[in-house]
Amino acid sequence: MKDAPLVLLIMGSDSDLSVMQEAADILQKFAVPYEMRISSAHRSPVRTMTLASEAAGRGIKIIIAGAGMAAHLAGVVASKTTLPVIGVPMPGGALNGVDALYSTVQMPGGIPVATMAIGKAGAKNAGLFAIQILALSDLNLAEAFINFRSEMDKELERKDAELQARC
Ligand code: RP5
Repeated sequence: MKDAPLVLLIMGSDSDLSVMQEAADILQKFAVPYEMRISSAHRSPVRTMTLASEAAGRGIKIIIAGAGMAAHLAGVVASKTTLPVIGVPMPGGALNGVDALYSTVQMPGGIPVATMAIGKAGAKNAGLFAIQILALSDLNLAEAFINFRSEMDKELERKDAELQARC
């Protein structure tokens, strides 16, 4: 049987999947169970609100919401739950994600959305930010996160050594 999801990943369209997969990959790397759903604030508002309002009751701890263009997904989700919501603005459209960034980050006082960078870097960081939140109450996860940081450091050291050897 699959473990109950701790993180809910919602995206506005299947066209967001390749970007949101970055967040999923991080959760998988840390063995955190997650659920991925496609639901839009504009095209399927009732289903989106139901997903958001029922999440806490299903044991979800954090919601990551990614959407593009006039991206209201993260904000709408945040309005229907008391769980922390992390927003990821999608690239694309005429403004290549700047529209989604502003729509996601400029929340009115009272309903926060922790907004990440546009695109894949933002989705990856959303996954990592979720791990950091969960690690506050999970020592194994906290240790895994420290190891992840130290691996990143070592990788750059290796790359630098290679560069020095070539110059
Ligand atoms: C948003 O509109 C979605 O999140 C997506 O980024 C964008 C375009 O959606 P599609 O027309 O590709 O379905 O709601």
